[in-house]
Parts: sequence; C-alpha cells; structure tokens
Amino acid sequence: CNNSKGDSRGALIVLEGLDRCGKTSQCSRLLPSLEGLGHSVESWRFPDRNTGVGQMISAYLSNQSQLDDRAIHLLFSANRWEKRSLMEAKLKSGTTLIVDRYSYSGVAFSSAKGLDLQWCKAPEVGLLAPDLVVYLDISPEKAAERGGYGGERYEQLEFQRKVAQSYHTLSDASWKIVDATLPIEDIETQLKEMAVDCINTCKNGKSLSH
Ligand code: T5A
Ligand code: NA
Repeated sequence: CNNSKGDSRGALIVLEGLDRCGKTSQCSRLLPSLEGLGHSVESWRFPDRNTGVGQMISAYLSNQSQLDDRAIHLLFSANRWEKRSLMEAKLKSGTTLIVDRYSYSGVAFSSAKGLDLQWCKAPEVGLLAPDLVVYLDISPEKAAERGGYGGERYEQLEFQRKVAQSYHTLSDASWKIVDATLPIEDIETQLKEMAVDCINTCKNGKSLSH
C-alpha cells in the first residue's frame, strides 16, 4: 500500500464491450473532462496497433493476413505484455489510464471462437489488474446498426452474439454495467462519476495488484 503523501498512484480504468458499443467515443470525452478536474490522465487502447506485434494484429483484423486462432490470441496478449512496464510506471507516477479494451476482450473474443476458457485466460495472468471495469452494454443487433460496422474480421452479428455470451460468463459483481444505448452525454456523466470515485480510492492508498 502506498498511501504516503505525494506518493499516490493513478487508477487503471478499463472500458469493455462489443464492437461499436461506444468505447472510443467515451474515452475521448472522459479524457478532457477528467483533466479539467485536475487529474493526470492518458487514454490507451488495445490492440495498440503501433508496435510490431500490433501491426500483425491489425493485418489480421483487416483480413490482410490469416493466423491460427491460438497464435492471434497470444499476439493480443503479447501486445498487452509489451506495454505492461510502461503502464505500471505511469500508474505509479500518478497518471490514471483510461483503457479501451484489455484482457477481457482477449478472453471474450477468443473463447467465442470455441477455444478453452482456461487456456485463454492463462497468458493474461500477471498483467496489472484494473481498478474499475466498465461494460458498455448493447445488444449485438443494436450495435450492428451503428456506423461503420462490418469492416473488420469480428464485426459479424453471429460472432458478436457469441462474444456477448462470453462477456456474460466473464463478468463479476465488481463490473459496472452501463446502458450503452443511452445518449452519449448521459453515458459520459455516469462514467465520469465512476472514474472520479475510482481515482480517489486509488489516491487514498488502494494498492496496485496483478
Ligand atoms: N480484440 C481486441 C480481440 O479479439 N482480442 C483482444 O485482446 C483485443 C484487445 C479490436 C478488435 O479486436 C478484438 C476486439 C475487436 O473486434 P478495436 O480497434 O478496439 O478492434 O475496435 P472496436 O472496439 O470494434 O472499436 P469500434 O470503433 O468499432 O467501437 P467503439 O470504440 O466501441 O465505438 P465508437 O465509439 O467508435 O462508436 C461506434 C459508432 O457508434 C456511435 C459512434 O458515433 C460511432 O458511429 N455511437 C453512438 N450512437 C448512439 N448512441 C451512443 N451512445 C453512441 N456511442 C457511440
Ligand atoms: Na474502438
């Protein structure tokens, strides 16, 4: 526990949900609104397509390459591992990270393909544990009606239905479920309140875990 004054850490806040649930829209709103309250915040996302591993993932998602289901699963996980130490340093220095997708996406999407759940979870063990997981809840049908759907590999209604079931299996009582069909501003208000609570809890000494 690091609750000595001046040594407070940032919070690890993760947004999860189906494709097109609105994570990116909310991340880009949350960042300035938390900064406006005087918090040090960065917006992150996985996959991080800027690394070498991220470029392999990006090629796979845009159907420019084919990969074995287990190979792509491990690449998604490696993409989080290659960012782990930077993530830890940022959090310890007091910066809050708002992260668009994390390990839950890794497990939900791969297990929706039929891969064993425990096998999917194994490479995630040891990554930093989020302080808050927010699930933006939308039906696969409603998400499919949103703009741009259908461009990438997993953006198919039947598959998204399976992903929704996987998320349901993975979720626990600590997750905050937000209705992702509400107006953008209403969701933002809810998220901001949850984020501020979480940031304050971490500032007051909640230790970082993995
Ligand atoms: N994946 C990811 C894995 O398989 N394993 C892993 O380990 C990880 C990390 C990544 C893909 O890879 C998979 C999951 C994904 O299939 P991505 O780059 O994260 O892909 O892409 P998506 O998450 O699909 O991102 P999208 O941009 O599709 O969705 P967002 O960010 O959830 O949604 P957003 O904000 O872009 O909004 C989508 C549309 O809806 C509108 C927006 O204006 C936009 O047009 N919208 C709303 N409309 C009405 N009401 C609201 N409240 C709205 N909010 C947004
Ligand atoms: Na997105």
